[in-house]
Amino acid sequence: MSERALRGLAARLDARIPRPEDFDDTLRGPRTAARIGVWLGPAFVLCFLTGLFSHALQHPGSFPLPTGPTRLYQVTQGLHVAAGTAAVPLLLVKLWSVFPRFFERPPLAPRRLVLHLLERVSVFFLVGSAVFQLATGLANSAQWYPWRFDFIRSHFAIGWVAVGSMILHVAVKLPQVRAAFGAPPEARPARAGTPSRRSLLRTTWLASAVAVVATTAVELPGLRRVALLAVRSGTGPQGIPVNRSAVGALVADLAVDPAWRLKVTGPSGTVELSRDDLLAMPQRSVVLPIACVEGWSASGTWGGVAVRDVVALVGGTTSDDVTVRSMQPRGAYRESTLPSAWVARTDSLLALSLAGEPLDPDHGYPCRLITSARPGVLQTKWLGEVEVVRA
Ligand SMILES: Nc1nc2c(c(=O)[nH]1)N[C@H]1C(S)=C(S)[C@@H](COP(=O)(O)O)O[C@H]1N2
Ligand SMILES: [Mo]
Repeated sequence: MSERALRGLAARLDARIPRPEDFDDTLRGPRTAARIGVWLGPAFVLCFLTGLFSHALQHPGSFPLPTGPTRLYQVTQGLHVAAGTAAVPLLLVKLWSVFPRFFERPPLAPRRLVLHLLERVSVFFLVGSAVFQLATGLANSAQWYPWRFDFIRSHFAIGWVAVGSMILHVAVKLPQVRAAFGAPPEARPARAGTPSRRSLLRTTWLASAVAVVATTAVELPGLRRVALLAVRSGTGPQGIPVNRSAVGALVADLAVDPAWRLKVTGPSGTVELSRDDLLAMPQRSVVLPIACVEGWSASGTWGGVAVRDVVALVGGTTSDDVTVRSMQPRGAYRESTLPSAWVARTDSLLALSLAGEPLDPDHGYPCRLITSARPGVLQTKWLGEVEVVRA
């Protein structure tokens, strides 16, 4: 193809691709984008901090973690999911408001071209990571895993990309943000039939609020019935939803086997305890929530034996960590390690009952772990073994 033909083709293409000016910009543009950003930024920071906290609880060791108040994790993880949900409409409107800029022609002067490309790359990372975090987070809270990668590791890693590129983005855009807030309203009158910016922003806040309530209000008294989009109905045996059932975990028969014994190992040896042995020990009753990483939570009254009392039988102390193992043959949540700070708490239980009745098989009969202020994934069900590990 000759150079002339090529130029001709480029010119024709250029004429067909819209330019930013071709979009109606009375509602789009920096004024809208900046106002949405003022909400989107804090929502992302809140997601990031609560996400880091959840990660630290699931990977203990780097710094001391608070073991209470008992509802702490219920609140932080509720905020994590609520802020992420609220961010979805905000992000969509923000993307819509800056969409025309996607059609900007790159400048030809080399220095400006480099700056332009850098800005585009940073926006690419920001938008890509934000969309990835919200999409995977929403899917996870819906217990839908349409991908093959490891959710926990990727959601954690991309969280850093999102927050890093967001900080860069805010720094780069600060002059425009200030201008957007300082500038007098556009002189150009809105076209008839176009909503005002104020009503666009109000509708966006409303959409965010509706999204949050519809997906997360299961916990709030009186609002349970409006939580139409919540994955959890908020009901299950003994008033608590079930994440994985006994049948699903392949433990249905093992759980009700009368020959069941809890194997407890520590520095001074091993003991095997039947359910009656455990029931003969001092019983405690605690009110603690199950707070799933997926965002749902529910409180129950649990009865059983303190972990510290059980490990004391084999020489374990409150400065030891304790690992519990499920009878479940496979799966990522078969095992969890209780750091010594929790072992010391008298409300860290090997639970035998819920709501005054023996545990339902789906809640971990014959015996499960229940502790304060930790993610639901660590509250291991259908225990077979307890092991003292010297910290
Ligand atoms: N053995 C075992 N324990 C488990 C799980 C599991 O899959 N296997 N799921 C965990 C998760 S993700 C949660 S949220 C809680 C839910 O407890 P529940 O079903 O009693 O509400 O159990 C935890 N304990
Ligand atoms: Mo969970």
